Amino acid sequence: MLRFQSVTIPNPSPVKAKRQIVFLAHFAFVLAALPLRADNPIITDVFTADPTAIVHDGAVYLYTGHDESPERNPHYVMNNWLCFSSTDMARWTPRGSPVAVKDFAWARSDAWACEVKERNGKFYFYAPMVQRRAPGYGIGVAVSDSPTGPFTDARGSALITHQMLPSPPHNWSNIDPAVFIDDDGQAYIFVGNSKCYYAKLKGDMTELDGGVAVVDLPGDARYTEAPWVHKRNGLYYLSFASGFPEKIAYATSSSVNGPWNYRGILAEVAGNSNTIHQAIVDFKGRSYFIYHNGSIQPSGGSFRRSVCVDYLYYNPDGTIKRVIQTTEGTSLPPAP
Ligand code: FUB
Repeated sequence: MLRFQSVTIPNPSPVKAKRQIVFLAHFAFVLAALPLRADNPIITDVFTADPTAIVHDGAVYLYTGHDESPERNPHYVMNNWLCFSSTDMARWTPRGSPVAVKDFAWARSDAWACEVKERNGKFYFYAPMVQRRAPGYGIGVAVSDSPTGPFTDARGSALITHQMLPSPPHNWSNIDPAVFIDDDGQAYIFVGNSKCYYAKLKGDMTELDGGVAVVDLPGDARYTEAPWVHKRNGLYYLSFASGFPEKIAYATSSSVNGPWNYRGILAEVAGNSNTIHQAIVDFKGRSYFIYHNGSIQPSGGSFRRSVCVDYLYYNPDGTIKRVIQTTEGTSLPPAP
C-alpha cells in the first residue's frame, strides 16, 4: 500500500511554483496509471470463509461464511452468511448478512459453505445446516428478488436431507452445495464430504428432479469436499478440496454426468488453514480463483479464516495452470 506524508511547500517564486505544479501534475498522472492492488485477504474486519460468487448486472456478488470462533477454540462457530459486492474485484462493499441459520425453522446450527445462483430474475441461496429433527446435515434453499437478500426459506424443509444420500460415510457428508446450470437450462446440485454426490434440480430450483447419485472420482483424486462445477469451451470442470489439509484438485469431462478425468492439483494448501474452499468465476474477461486461508495475524487460523482472490489461467489445451496464491491479490487495470 502506498502512503504519503503531507509536505509544506514554502512560498515559491512564480517560476518555481509553475515547475512544482507541472511536477505534481506529472506525479498524479503516473499514480493514476499504476494498477490498484486488492491485497489478500480481501476482507480484514471480519473473518470470512467458504466463498461463492455470482456475476450480476456488472458486479460480482461474493457470499461467504462468517467465522465467529473465539481465539484458540478449535471448532467452527458459524451462525450466518455475509455478502459483499465489487465492480472491479479489488474494492469490496459489505452488503450485510442476507440470511442466517435462524431463518430456516428446520435447522439447528452450522452456517457452513453456501452457494448462490440467479435464474429468471430470482436469486437462489443453498446451504448446509444441522437438521433439528434427524441426524446429519440438510441442504436448505432460500430465495430473494435481490442478490443482497434478504433470502426466505423456499420450502420450510431441507431440499436434500442426510437420509437421501446413498451410503453417506458419516454425519457431515451432506455439505458444501454447488449448483451448475448447463447451457440447455438443466440445473444440477453437487454436494458432499468424503464422497461427492449430485442430483438434477427442477426448473423452479427448489425441488430435486430425481434421486441423488454418487459422482465417480478416482481414488488418487482424494476427494474431500467443496465441489465446484463450471464449463468452458464445451468442457466440464469439477474442482474440489482434496486430502487434508486440503489442496484443490480438479477433473474434466465432456458431460456433466462424467466420466470424470482426474487432472491433478489446481491449488496448494492455503496458508495457516486446513481448508481452502474455492469458487471460480469469470468477470470482465478474466478468470478468478476465490478461496480462503487463515493468514490474518495474530489470530487467524483454520477456524478464523479469510477470503482471498487470485487470477486463474488456462493452458491452450484447456487444462488449468496451478493457481499462485499471493498476498498482493488481483489488480485493477489502470484507468484508460
Ligand atoms: O466452513 C465449514 C466447512 O469447512 C465447509 O463446509 C468446508 O468446505 C470447509 O471449508
